[in-house]
Amino acid sequence: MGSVDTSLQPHTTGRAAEFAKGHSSPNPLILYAGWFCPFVQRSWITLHEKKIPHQYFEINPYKKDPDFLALNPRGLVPTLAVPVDQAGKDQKPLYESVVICEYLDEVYRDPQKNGPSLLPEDAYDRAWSRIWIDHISSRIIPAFYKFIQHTEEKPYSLDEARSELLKQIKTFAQECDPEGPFFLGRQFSMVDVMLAPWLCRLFLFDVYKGGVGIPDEGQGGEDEQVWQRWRKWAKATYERESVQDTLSEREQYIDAYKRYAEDTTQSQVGQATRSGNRLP
Ligand SMILES: N[C@@H](CCC(=O)N[C@@H](CS)C(=O)NCC(=O)O)C(=O)O
Repeated sequence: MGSVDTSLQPHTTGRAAEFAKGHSSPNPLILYAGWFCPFVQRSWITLHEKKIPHQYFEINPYKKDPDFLALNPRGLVPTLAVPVDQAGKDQKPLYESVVICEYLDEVYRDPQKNGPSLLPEDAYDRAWSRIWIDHISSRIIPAFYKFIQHTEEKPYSLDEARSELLKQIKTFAQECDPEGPFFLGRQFSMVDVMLAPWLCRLFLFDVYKGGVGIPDEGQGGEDEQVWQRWRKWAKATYERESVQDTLSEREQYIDAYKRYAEDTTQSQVGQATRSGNRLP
């Protein structure tokens, strides 16, 4: 099937291109990725945060190459090829961004080489983090796509879609550690990793949908304190080196997300949003 999504620009640009180039040599740990994909960016940020040696391998997941489908029958990026043994000659696949990130965090855990774990030591705190990772995946992200894919034909209004996203973001901000700047406090964690890629794509609502509607400083009315906390989180997370190093140039996202804004994308995420089904 000839889908518009196969016409995506084939390469990453900007700082992400530099980071990808630095990880282009063969390595037994391979990230099969698409530069545009926020789920990929989650894994990419984790590899960066933990300084994990790997090979970045750009593919277009919409082309469904048989070799790619053999690794991941769901046909989605990110897909990680994991070495079977020390020799690293053979690999086995992993997919699903949350699973990949947790796997990387668990396996690469030498504090000297990999820095602190992205999930807390304490079992309760770890479980609490997972609740907010779930909030991001099951509430914020679906609201993001419902809003960006809004067209005049939808049974819901643009304002309703905007309010839903704002409500879910506000709920997240209310649960952030009061001081921050990150969700759990001073330490950047898996919760921040999980939402960062969509934070970086919020500017697309200014381009295509008349803005996200997050109030400017001092304009948040009775919710000003919550929005202030969001702005603090957003600034610190957006400026994080691992986040910046995995971003391409803005123009490239504007081009790639036009299909979402016009609701013509044939991606699995786009189709699920259109039909009201759970995201892949
Ligand atoms: N639940 C998956 C979602 C991954 C996903 O949807 N990736 C998109 C790119 S952003 C993809 O590979 N799409 C291919 C397709 O829709 O056919 C994850 O968290 O890794």
